[in-house]
Amino acid sequence: MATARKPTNPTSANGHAANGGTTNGGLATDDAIQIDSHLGGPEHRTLAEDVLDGLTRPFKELPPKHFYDARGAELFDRICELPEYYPTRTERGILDATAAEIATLTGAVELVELGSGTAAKTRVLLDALHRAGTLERYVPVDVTESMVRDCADELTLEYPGLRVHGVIGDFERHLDRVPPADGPRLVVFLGGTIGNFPPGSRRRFLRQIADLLGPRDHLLMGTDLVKDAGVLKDAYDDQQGVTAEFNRNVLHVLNRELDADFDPGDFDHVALFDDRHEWVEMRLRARREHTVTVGALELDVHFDAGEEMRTEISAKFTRPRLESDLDAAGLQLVRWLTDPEDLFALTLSRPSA
Ligand code: SAH
Ligand code: AVI
Repeated sequence: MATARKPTNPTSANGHAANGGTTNGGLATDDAIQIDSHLGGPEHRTLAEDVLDGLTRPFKELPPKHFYDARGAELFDRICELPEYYPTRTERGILDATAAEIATLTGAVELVELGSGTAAKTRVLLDALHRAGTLERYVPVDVTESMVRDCADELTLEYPGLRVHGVIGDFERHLDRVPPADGPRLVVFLGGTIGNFPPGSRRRFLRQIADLLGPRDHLLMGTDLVKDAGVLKDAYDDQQGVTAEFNRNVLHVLNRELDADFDPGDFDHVALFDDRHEWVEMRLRARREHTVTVGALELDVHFDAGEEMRTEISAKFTRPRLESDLDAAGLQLVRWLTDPEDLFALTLSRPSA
């Protein structure tokens, strides 16, 4: 693990990271920010293992966490602004309407966020906790280093007195590195990212999240809901082709990180709703028969013309299914918060008594 007591990114968006002396409601930013990195060295983000495992299967597959290099994160931000991609704005609307109630119910002094990204919607919660006078610390956890660092810089300036303890890591492997809580904790997992887990690992992961919670703590989780297949397909296959670029971005990551020679232009973006599993699948379909070499793994991967490789599942939920997943993780529902059209839900839960 590498620990930095102050931000080390001298080119952060607001430029204050390297000045070492900015104050933050009485705290110098040096004291306000701590960043731990668990990636790199032997604890790298498992790309090589995932690629070896996924590309040698009869039905090829890559896990979605590898979309998010700097370009992937930027493309995801653009997806969030697309007219077809309703989850982001809908979840934000629910947060706007309910954040004050969540702040009162949880009395949280710290907010731990899994897959924090740019923390755009998180600010609604931080505002509410700040207004309630309880907010002391924010703990963003994300695989994308620049996101964690930039967000620590920005939030310590925006919220006087706030401490940020960033964790650069893989939430599937590094949840035990989340620092202990100093008071009531709210863990948030927004955006529907829980839907990117297949059902078995989803339940396992929810149990690991539940282990972060003491008796006074809460989990706030965003989940996309089952709805019309056409609306779902459009959300993952937008007119401008941004989602297609996001999907193909994983091939750029493999080329750069593992010395592979994918031509992203050889693959079409595919998005479909699998109504048996109630999830959206993104795939990349080979336009022609060809062989790709992954240099770092000394691996040749053959694609038939039309062969599809799965790059993401995005599960869509119903209330009974969510309640049963939460229950299996030892959590009980406190509030079911949704929008007027029942497109998206936020669930506030706490450890079962
Ligand atoms: N929470 C934000 C971002 C969602 S995008 C929102 O609601 O808009 C998913 C985020 O999870 C990205 O920032 C990505 O880098 C991060 N992520 C994906 N897989 C991860 C993993 N295994 N460990 C840690 N972060 C991960
Ligand atoms: C991050 N995750 C919840 C998004 C989703 O909707 O499954 C990722 C995404 N994939 C395509 N568009 C957005």
